[in-house]
Amino acid sequence: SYLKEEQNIHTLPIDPPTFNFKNYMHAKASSVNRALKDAVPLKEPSKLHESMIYSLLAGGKRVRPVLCIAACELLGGQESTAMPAACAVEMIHTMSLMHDDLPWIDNDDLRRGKPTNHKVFGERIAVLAGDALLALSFEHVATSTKGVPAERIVRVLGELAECSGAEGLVAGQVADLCSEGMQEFGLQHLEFIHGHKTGALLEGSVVVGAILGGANKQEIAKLRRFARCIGLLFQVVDDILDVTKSSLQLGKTAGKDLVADKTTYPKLIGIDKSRELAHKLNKEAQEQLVGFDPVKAAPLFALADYITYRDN
Ligand code: GRG
Repeated sequence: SYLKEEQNIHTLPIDPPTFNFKNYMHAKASSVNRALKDAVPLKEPSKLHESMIYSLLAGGKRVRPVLCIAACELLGGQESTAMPAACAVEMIHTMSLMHDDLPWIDNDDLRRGKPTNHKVFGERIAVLAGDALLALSFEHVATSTKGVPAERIVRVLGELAECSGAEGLVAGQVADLCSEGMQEFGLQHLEFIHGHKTGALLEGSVVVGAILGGANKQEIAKLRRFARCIGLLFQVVDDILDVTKSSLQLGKTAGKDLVADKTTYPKLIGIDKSRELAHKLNKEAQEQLVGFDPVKAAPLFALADYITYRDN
């Protein structure tokens, strides 16, 4: 029954062999959604806040905030310590999607199953509400993070700024725009685009969670490498799914049609090698978790598997 499921969520014994990833994601995503709702109250100008809330609370898997919380808990930190930063990475992610969907970038009409922000609020509000979400992400970390030395909060803010700007999301988006019209480009360029557009914020999410949990230099280095692997993995799997659409089983040989209009991993190295790469990245990611408390590492292990075997 529903009640039983809810109970199960809240009394979840985090035990690696029987770790229930679905329950874990559901429980964490629910807390993140509650915290996001509280972080963006409806104020004046209402049009601006409605636009921010519309996209922020439109659903989404909440992979980045869950990664942030899981990294903090891996080091023995509390969910509540990481929550403002977890909300911040989702605000940054959401604003990047709002801007990405605009007519002069991707020109998308639908996002997370709903009309895109600019379709509802207009292009000018969509740009400005995105800008406001980016600023709020930093403000929220600075003002709502509790029980952490100020020095750690400053490092978190630096990390978040780095993965958003000219060394992160914006760099990836610009490299992507600049490669428009190119017939095909090499693996290195493809990796630059994805490493920045997708990888940087996933990496930032894990690293800020780790910093808030009190990680030392070596632990941060390992978790950064973990995050880089899953960032790339995320994109390789996305490209494979574009081709196969139907199956999530990387071991199967489903799908033959290659997407014609963009450079993808299957297009550059073939579908089998792309699957091999996905398995390799998953293994490398999980190897970074060896040496941490295995019970506390279970969610990150499972997250890497989830990204590898996801079907959407
Ligand atoms: C940060 C100032 C600033 C600007 C943003 C537009 C832009 C610059 C960057 C684009 C970034 C972008 C759209 C990257 C793609 C990221 C990606 C893999 C999205 C899909 O993520 P999921 O599957 O989506 O986690 P949900 O909806 O589940 O959250």
